[in-house]
Amino acid sequence: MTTTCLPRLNARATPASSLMHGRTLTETGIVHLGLGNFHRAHQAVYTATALDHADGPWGILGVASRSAAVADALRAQDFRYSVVEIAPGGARVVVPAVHTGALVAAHHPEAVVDALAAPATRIVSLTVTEHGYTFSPRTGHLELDHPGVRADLRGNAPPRTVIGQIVRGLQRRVRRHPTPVTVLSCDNLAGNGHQTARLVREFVAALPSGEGDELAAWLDEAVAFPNTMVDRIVPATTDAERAAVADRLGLRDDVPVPAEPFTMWVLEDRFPAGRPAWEHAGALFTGDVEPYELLKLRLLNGTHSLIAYLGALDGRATIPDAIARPFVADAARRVLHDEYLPSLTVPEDIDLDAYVAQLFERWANSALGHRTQQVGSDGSVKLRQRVPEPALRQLRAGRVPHHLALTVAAYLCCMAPPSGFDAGPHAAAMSDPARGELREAARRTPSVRDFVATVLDGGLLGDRLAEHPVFTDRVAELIGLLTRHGTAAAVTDAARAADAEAPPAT
Ligand code: CS2
Repeated sequence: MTTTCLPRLNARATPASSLMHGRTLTETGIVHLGLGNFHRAHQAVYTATALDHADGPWGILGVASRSAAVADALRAQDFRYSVVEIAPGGARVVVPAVHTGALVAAHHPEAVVDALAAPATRIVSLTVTEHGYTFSPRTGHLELDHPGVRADLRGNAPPRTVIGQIVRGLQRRVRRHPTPVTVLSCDNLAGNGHQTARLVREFVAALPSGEGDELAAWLDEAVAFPNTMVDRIVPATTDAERAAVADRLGLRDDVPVPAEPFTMWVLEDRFPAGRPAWEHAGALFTGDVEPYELLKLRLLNGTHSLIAYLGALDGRATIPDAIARPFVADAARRVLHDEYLPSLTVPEDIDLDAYVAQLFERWANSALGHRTQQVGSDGSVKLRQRVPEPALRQLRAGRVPHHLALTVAAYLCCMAPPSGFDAGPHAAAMSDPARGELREAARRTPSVRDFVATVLDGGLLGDRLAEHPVFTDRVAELIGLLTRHGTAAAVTDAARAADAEAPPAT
């Protein structure tokens, strides 16, 4: 169906049956950095449900980093958009209607700092992807050599990096009216609240002498950085969602968001300036988010990476197509059960068998069309959160984590295919800040073994895995198998080698 002739979704046109709450939002209590699909299908939906139960000053100002496409479309639609929940049996369309404004940081950086400093702002939330935190992949510390970080530290112009924006916003806030605020990371980082707090403090400490002292003291008193675990598979938008909205609502929505029906949010309840009643939307508040984060980061995200890279190398465009290949599903099961699971403590309220069965169902949701390219992108920053700890745990116990090595090998084949090997279109379409560097390393190093050693020594997965030559050897071998004998053969070899080892450490 062509949607251009339909009336546009806006405040007047939204059908009551799809509207998630009936309130008029007059106050903007949340400034959200990262106006991408994930935020609009996750936190925004939780906030809409919370508002349906309890009123509050919880309008959201969404800040896109560079592209004006979503912000402009939202403005033209009175900040309305639809979430198309796609289950294998059909779709449901809802309109959260919680945004009260939209900004593009690259165009109006000063307005972003003002919004962060505004007295009405009680929560600054973030979905800026792993890449957006400007930490060094090797050390995990703020990358002081990053040109954006350097410029933001000099402070002659409005800040461009996320950490710079937060610090400059908080600095203005402390000068004008030092009211408490919560900085809420909703990205897939282990200990995302702790990591954000640390990066903010590192930025403050790197400010010219004296400039950050007042802020540093106030951060301890009045700013909370709760940890959170966020979960919902949210692909990129396609015309299929625009057509679904046209079909269900009879309206044109230029920026609908596809999402799976499943959603989960676990948070620490540290909000010194209050928060929406997200518990009404099913959010779980707990004193210790870490076990949930690790469960999700490793079982879901870690396994997801392996499925994406193997799938792309096998010519599969989507995660459901990839997991439908029995050898990919087998590798996914093995990495999940034998290499990720022993590295974590499953929270008491999680039924592990049901959780894992549900993961496989979620990955197999073919109607959702989640692309291998999307999950495979930014591996250089994502894998660091997923692979090293579980791999080190196995290596220290004298075992080779063959499927984690396979994850790294498949990633490297996608990013920097050895000469003469074609990784295929889905791998070629993956974006990654380290792609250029990895290609250059592959070009310069005479052998695959040297290439792997160079990238691991260079800190691709932090600074400790490189201390285990057996891991480097295995990654290099698996690259050889992937490129010479194909994906299925490499998976078979990993399984055979894993079977030949001692039973997994528990
Ligand atoms: C995925 C995640 O892109 C990725 O790396 O693993 O985006 C995943 O879909 C979400 O974390 C699900 O909550």
